[in-house]
Amino acid sequence: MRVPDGALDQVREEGFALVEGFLAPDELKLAQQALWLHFPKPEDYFADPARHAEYARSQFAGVEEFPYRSWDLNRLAFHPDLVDAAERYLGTTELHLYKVELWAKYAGASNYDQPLHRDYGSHSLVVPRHDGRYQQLTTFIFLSDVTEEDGPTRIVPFGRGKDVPFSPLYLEFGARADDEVSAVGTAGSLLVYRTDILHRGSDLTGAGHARFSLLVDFQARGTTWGGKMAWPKQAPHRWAKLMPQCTVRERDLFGFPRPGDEYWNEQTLADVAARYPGMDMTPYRQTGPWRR
Ligand SMILES: O=C(O)CCC(=O)C(=O)O
Repeated sequence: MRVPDGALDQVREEGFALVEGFLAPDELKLAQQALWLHFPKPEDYFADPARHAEYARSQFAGVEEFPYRSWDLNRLAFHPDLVDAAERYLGTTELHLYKVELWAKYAGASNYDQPLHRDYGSHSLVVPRHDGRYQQLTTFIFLSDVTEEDGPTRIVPFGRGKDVPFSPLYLEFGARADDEVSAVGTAGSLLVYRTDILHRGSDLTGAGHARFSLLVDFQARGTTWGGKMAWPKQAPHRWAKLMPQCTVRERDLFGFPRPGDEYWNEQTLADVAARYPGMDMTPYRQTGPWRR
C-alpha cells in the first residue's frame, strides 16, 4: 500500500512511524515462504535448538545480506511503494538503496537486547545534521507478527531524545527506558525510522517465538559518507540471477550505470551482457541523458 503522507509527517516530527498492512497479503505470503530457503522454520528450530547452534553465535548471527534466493524476497527491497515513500520522504528521486538485510531471531538463541543507539553510527562516517539535510531512512518490513514478546524495536520518539548528544553513540543499558515506545505490528507492517533516532533491539521473551524482518535503507544518491554495504561484494551468482529480472530503475537504485552513462561502450555492453545472461541491454544502448 501507498505509505500515507501522515506516516511520513510522523517520521519528520517524531522520527518514526509504523504502517500496518504495508504488504499485500499475497506479497507477504510469498515472502514468508521464501524465508525457509534461508532459515529454519520456527517449529524446526525449537524442536532442536542445538542443531541450529549457529544462531547462538551472536544476536546478529541471523542476519543475511542481499540478494536472496527468491525473487519474492528480493523484490521487497525495491517494492514500488517503499521506493515511492523514500522518494517522498527524502524529497528526491535520486535515491541510493544502501542496505538490505534479512534478519531472523529465535527466542533463547541469543540475548537480543541492545543499548539505545542511533543508526548513523554504522551508516555514516559523520553525524546527522539537525536541519534534516542528508537524511537516511531506515525501514523494517515485518515478515512475522511483532508483539511485545517478539523483541520489538524500542524507540525513543524524537522529542524525548533530542537533548541526548550524538556522542557517545551507545547509552548505558536501561537508560531512558521510560521514554521507549515498542514498535509492535502484524506481519506485513512497515516500520520507518531515521538514523538520528535513539532506539534498540530488545530480547524475544515469548517461548517458541521467532521474528523475521527485512531491513531496507535509503539515502540520497551521492552521499559518499553514508552506506553500509558494498553491493559488488555480495554473492555474485545471486546477482547474476537477479540483474536480468530487474528494471533499469531497480538497477539504478543500487548504483548501476544508467543508460547514457559514459561507462557504456561496445565493449562494456557486450561484456555486461555476457556476465548477466538474459539481461535486456537495449536501454543501455541509448545515448543522451536517461529519463525515467
Ligand atoms: O532489531 C531491532 O529491532 C533493532 C536492531 C538495531 O537497532 C540494530 O541492530 O542497530
